[in-house]
Amino acid sequence: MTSDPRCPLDIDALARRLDEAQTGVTDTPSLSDDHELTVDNAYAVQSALITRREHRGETVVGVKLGFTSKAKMAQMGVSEVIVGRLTDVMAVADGGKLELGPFIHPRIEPEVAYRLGRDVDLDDAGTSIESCVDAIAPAMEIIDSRYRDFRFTYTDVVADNTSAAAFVIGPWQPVHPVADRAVRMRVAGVEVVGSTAAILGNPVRALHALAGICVRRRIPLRAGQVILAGAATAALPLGPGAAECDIAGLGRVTVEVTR
Ligand code: OOG
Ligand code: MG
Repeated sequence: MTSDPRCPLDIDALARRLDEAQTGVTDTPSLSDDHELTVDNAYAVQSALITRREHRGETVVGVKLGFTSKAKMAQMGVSEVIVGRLTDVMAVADGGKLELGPFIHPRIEPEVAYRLGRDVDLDDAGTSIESCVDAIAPAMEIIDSRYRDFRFTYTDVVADNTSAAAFVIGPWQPVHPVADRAVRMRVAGVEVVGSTAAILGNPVRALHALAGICVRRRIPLRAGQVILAGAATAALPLGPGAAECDIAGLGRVTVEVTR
């Protein structure tokens, strides 16, 4: 473990700091200001953060990828794929309402969601994650970095559960290829357009990237879980009003955002 001798690394204390930033709706400075985190440390903080949420009664219902698109990498200045966890309290129903109260400085981004029809055996190199996926849907993710001004390093954002805050998934349908589909998201009158090709060239590659990271990090992938493949465009600030996303051939997902 690498750590600044002035600030010995306490994984649980860092998880508590991020957890309290989220529950208290107050941002916190980058952990890297006074700690030197390795990627292993950062995933350990993320796991400790998820354990805290589970102790509060939350259940992990899926995983998400981050920085699978160049637009996001450029927006955030980070260029390697990351994985975070989604819990049941982050789920918002399609067409449902989302209150801004619990968020610090939320942003929203268009995503493709996959659903696992069976467990992925992380110990069987022959298992293809694609064969475990049974459905696909249009989705939007609400990200809300717990760091001041959304400024973070690679290890910071991993520790902070990859800014995961909420998500909404449209109608599920049987899996089919969506390599290059037009994506349009409108948020309180502001529109952003892109293509699913922005997600590693083809969102299915996000599944492969996910499987690799989950094997290395021992992050379980279970039947019924949702996978967010990563944003297809840069994120937009989330304010009150309707947020909707259309993906050609995949359908539409909406949420009504209120103060
Ligand atoms: C990190 C989360 C990135 C994506 O889809 O690329 C992400 C952030 O931008 O705060 O969810
Ligand atoms: Mg995302």
